[in-house]
Amino acid sequence: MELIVFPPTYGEPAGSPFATKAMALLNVAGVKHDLTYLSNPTKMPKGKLPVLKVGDRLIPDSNEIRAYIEAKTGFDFDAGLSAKDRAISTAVIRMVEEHIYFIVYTSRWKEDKNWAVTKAANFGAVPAIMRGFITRMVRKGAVAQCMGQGMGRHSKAERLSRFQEDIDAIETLLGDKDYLFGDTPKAADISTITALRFTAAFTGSNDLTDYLMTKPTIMAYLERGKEVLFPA
Ligand SMILES: N[C@@H](CCC(=O)N[C@@H](CS)C(=O)NCC(=O)O)C(=O)O
Repeated sequence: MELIVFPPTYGEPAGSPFATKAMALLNVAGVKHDLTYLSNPTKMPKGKLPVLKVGDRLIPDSNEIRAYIEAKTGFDFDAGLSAKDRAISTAVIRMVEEHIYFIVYTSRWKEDKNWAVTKAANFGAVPAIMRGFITRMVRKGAVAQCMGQGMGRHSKAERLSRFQEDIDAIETLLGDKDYLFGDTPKAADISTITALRFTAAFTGSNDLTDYLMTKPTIMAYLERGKEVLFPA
């Protein structure tokens, strides 16, 4: 089994939060796999990464990868949760992956101040002669996605305010527990920890990272999660 991901950035084990999520899903379920790095996903089934390769079959999207692991191994990422907590788990995953993700994405790819750091982190392997052209083309596509999805239409202050609301919601759900639903990580923790670790790891100074740093319980949660999701 081979997990295809973007090469690592910002000291995280792969170059996207969905890729580190897929790695963590496989690790937590105890599924052995190899990692393959790919910088250009255009030939992948959905043009995105991660993708899990099982024999000749390509399984795109971290949620499909989760479903595949559960079907294949019988492992339940939300084992022991009530129906209500499973519903909360699903809602948290959607908030992290379909809302927080686009706030972070817009901040990194659209804001000029952060773009220099994003560019340096993601395009080092592109041959120098093509780098200018490729980076401009990929950024144009990224900004179009931010505008199409809608997050790119909000001001920086509006995006920060939405981010703060989401982080405050996660902080409240976490309370003084180790993980969102108790003492072991569930599916929502895997999405949240990998996404927020990716957010906190950005090497430039940034309003989103600064806000996370004001939350000691969240930062401790991200550290605790790393040990379990990515055991050495
Ligand atoms: N819903 C997908 C999202 C994957 C995704 O958005 N991947 C991004 C990287 S974070 C990607 O491959 N982007 C390449 C592109 O849009 O060209 C999942 O859960 O795997």
